[in-house]
Amino acid sequence: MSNEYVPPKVWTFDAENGGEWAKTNRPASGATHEATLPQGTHPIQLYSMATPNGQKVTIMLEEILALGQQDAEYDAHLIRIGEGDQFSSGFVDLNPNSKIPALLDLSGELPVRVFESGSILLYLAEKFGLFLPQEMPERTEVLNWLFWLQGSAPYLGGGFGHFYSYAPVKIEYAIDRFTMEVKRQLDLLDKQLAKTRFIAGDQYSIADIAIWPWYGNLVRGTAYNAAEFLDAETYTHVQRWAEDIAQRPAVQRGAIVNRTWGEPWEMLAERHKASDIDAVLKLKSL
Ligand SMILES: N[C@@H](CCC(=O)N[C@@H](CS)C(=O)NCC(=O)O)C(=O)O
Repeated sequence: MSNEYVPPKVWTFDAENGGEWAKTNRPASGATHEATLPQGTHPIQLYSMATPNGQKVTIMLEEILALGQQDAEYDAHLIRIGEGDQFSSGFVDLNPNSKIPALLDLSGELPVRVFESGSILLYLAEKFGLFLPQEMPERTEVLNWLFWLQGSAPYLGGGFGHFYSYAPVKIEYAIDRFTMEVKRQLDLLDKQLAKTRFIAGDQYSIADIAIWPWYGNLVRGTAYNAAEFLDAETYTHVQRWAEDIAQRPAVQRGAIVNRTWGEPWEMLAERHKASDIDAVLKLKSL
């Protein structure tokens, strides 16, 4: 194996490192420019984009709304991460880590900022008393899988997805390393889903809502175009689960919010009311 790159003694920032997401890579945190965030009329303000981490939250909000909880009405504002919107001063005030999704809850006496998608799912589950069992050990099993996802998805996205799909060069070592890990993760999910209908048992929960946008999209061929490469059809229990969840109306609604790519019926840049989603989904049947 050749090794053409000899790391220097001290690494320095090369702004032109190439690749699809090169503009978002910076070695420092904090705001790059002053800009305030827009604010809508609902108690919940979401600043996001329909990547898998973004879809988790819009699916969760649509699931809550589907159960008739009108207090979950939300404005979903688009943060164009490819353009650097996550580095505005307004966004950094909400999430100092400059990553979508970020949520602002204006329903109480004091505004509450919530960042990290796992923290947002937990916050909403507790606020509305939904999709997280109260009793033990069921509650802990849901949290086990929620935290599993938060720790595992970066290997899928930042590791496999990055080197298989986005990197400007195809590096066999990196692709092999992360393919191995992602296949191990899929095998793990498959074995779990052979035993249970949903990931943490027989109840749909925030664990499914967190995991589906990543591994559900992956095996259905809607992430990284890698289903064939990963031989995804062999993970039959993951496939069954992914299809089952894909049929849920709230998942179909949440998945298109803050999405700016795909077919016309899959794209809704901003959501301010339920009928915004209805209008887009209707395009599919035309
Ligand atoms: N651990 C974070 C990860 C969030 C994350 O990685 N967001 C990506 C999009 S999926 C992002 O905002 N990237 C922009 C950037 O890295 O500058 C979470 O779960 O919320």
